[in-house]
Amino acid sequence: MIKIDAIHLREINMPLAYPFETSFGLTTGRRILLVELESDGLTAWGECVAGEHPYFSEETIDTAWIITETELAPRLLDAELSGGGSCPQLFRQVRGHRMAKAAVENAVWDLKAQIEKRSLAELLGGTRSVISCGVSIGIQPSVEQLMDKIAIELDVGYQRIKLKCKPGWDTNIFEAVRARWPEITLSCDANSAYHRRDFDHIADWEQFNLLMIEQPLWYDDFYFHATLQKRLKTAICLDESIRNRRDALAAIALESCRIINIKVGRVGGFSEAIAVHNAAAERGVPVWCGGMLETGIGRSHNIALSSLPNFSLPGDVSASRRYWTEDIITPGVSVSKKGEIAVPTSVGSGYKVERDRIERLTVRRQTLRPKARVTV
Ligand code: OSB
Ligand code: MG
Repeated sequence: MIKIDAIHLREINMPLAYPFETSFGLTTGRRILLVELESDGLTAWGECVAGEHPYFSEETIDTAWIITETELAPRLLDAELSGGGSCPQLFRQVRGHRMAKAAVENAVWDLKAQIEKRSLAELLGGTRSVISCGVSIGIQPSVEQLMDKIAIELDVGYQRIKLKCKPGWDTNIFEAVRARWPEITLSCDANSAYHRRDFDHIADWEQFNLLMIEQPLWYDDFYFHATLQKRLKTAICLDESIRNRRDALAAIALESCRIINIKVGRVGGFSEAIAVHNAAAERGVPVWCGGMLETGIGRSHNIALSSLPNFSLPGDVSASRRYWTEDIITPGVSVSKKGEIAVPTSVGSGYKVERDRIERLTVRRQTLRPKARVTV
């Protein structure tokens, strides 16, 4: 049984190497909550993917901090755990706050892998030795700059290009990209930027042979996505709408999508991510691993998750250098000429966490320990 001796919360501030723009806003730097667990001389890490603002989901780094401090940490410090799989039950009383829960649960899985001297990928049930990588390219200041970015990423070897889109930055860019690269695997992600009046407009994209259209409509919707999917040959992929296994079952049954993006933070941790993966696999629905501009800690967890068998489409898990001038793990995550990342086989996440670097980036910290036991 695992007992946690201390939980260290810290906020690090990291400027992005390149600003990232989506239909919901521009990100130039990240405020990131890291969770570090101490247990019996071992140290394990988790990364909270919540943003600075509640624009992608309801959570923010500040809500995640307060929920971890006041609700999750006390439960964890009181518990004897068999592994990361114990966390959903332990945190059940707390509704929502999935990104906060995931940061803690994933750190427990990381710890368990170290205790068992296995790789995290193997512990999660991974079967792949390499994962296929794509890139998510943000909205750019001009079409020319977008074309330059795509050319660079294709040259690196990435297997799929995903374009962030919104009204006014959609048909025009798909036309330009297809004129220059008729054959590449291309998809788009609207982050909920469209409405019912846009269905004809979206149907016009069938001509661009997109692999998928990600979350075109409301972040919490299944019904209208199903209505739209009925009109399209192109697959809809849901991201924001899928919060858990039941959502995946509903989306598949309603035919709201034909592909699912799994983000471990969005669904509340590795346990639920595996459950969504399995539910989709049993119903013949392919999945891929999304990204949330993670540091190397979250990135290494995404790599381990992506090694599960039904992650059959290239994910948004790409090289560290696309995000950071210096990552907080070594070596940084790198991608081969074939657009693949090798899944580490060494113990734990397979990367070294650079504590000194993290220390320099830390702007806020707090340590939580079990309530002092009285000895008489
Ligand atoms: O919708 O997939 C998304 C980044 C932040 C918030 C939401 C999304 C994204 C990305 C970037 O698309 C994926 C990445 O490169 O990490
Ligand atoms: Mg998305």
